[in-house]
Amino acid sequence: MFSPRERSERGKNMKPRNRVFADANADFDSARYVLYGAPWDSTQCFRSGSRRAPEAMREASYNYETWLDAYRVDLAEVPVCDLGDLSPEEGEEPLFSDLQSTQQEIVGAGKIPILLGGEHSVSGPAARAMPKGVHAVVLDAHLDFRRDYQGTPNSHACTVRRITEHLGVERATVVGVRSGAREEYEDARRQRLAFLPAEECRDAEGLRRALDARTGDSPVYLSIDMDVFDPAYAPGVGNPEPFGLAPGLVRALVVHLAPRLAGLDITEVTPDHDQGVTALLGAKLVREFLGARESLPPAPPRKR
Ligand SMILES: [Mn+2]
Repeated sequence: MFSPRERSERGKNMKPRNRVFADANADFDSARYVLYGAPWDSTQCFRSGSRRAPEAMREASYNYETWLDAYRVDLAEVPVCDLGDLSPEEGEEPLFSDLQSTQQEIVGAGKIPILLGGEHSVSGPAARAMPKGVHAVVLDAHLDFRRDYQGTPNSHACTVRRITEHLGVERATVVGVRSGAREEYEDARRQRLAFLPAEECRDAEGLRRALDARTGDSPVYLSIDMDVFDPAYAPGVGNPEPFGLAPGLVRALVVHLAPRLAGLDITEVTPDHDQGVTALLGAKLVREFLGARESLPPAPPRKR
C-alpha cells in the first residue's frame, strides 16, 4: 500500500490511466482538492459497469471550459490533484480499507476529497473516514437503508445504513428518495432517519431551507448517487428510477452546500448504458462544486 502522497509522487499502486481529470494538475502537497477513483461494481444488482465510471468521467471532463463565469473562477488555476484509481483486483476488503485510509490521509492533510465511484457502496468507507460531527447529505432515488442485501452488508443497497452507523442517524439526510422496500421505510421511520421524497423536492429555495434546518452549520459530506436524477437526464445508472430530480435543482443544492462541504462523491454512473450523458453530468457536478467553492472570499479565522 502506498499513501496518497507517495502515489502522487511515484504513480504506483494505481491503475494505469490515460489522463487525469481535466485541469487536475496539482501534486498532492499543493492541492486543495484531491480526486480519486474507486472502480468497483461487484454488488450492482440490476445492471453493472460503474467500474468504468471514473475513466468515463475523466474523459467527459475534457468537454468543458476551464472558465466558469457564474463563479468567475478559472479551474486551470485551482489546485486539484488526481491520484488515479484504487486497485479493485484484490477484492472488496482490501479495496474498502485502502479507500478509507486514502480518504483519511486526504482529510488529515486538510484537503477536500472528491471520490469518483464505482457503485454507491464506496461511500461507506469514504464516510467512515470523515470526522464525527460531519452531516451526510445523500442524494439518492433509493433509501439504501438495508442492513444487508444479497448476503453482504457492503451492497450498494445498504449505503445509507453504513453511513449512519458511523455518523449517527441524526446526522444523515437522504434527498430525492422514491424507492425502497417496505421494511426499509418502516425502519427508517422508526429510527427517525430524515429523508426527503423526490416529490417534495420541488424548488431550490425549499430544498435549501429544508437542508439548513436539518444540518445547521455543520460541515457536510455530500454523496451523490446519480440515480437521484430523473432517468431522462441520467439514464446511465445501475438502477434507473423514474420521477427523479432535475439537474438544475441538484446544481443549486451543490452550490448552496459548497462552502460547507468536507467531501464529495459521485457514484453509480454506468457508462455502457447511455451515450455518455450521465458521465458528462457527473463530471460537470465536480466542476460546479469546485467553481462554487472557489468563488468564496477567504474564510475568516475560526473563533475558539
Ligand atoms: Mn440509488
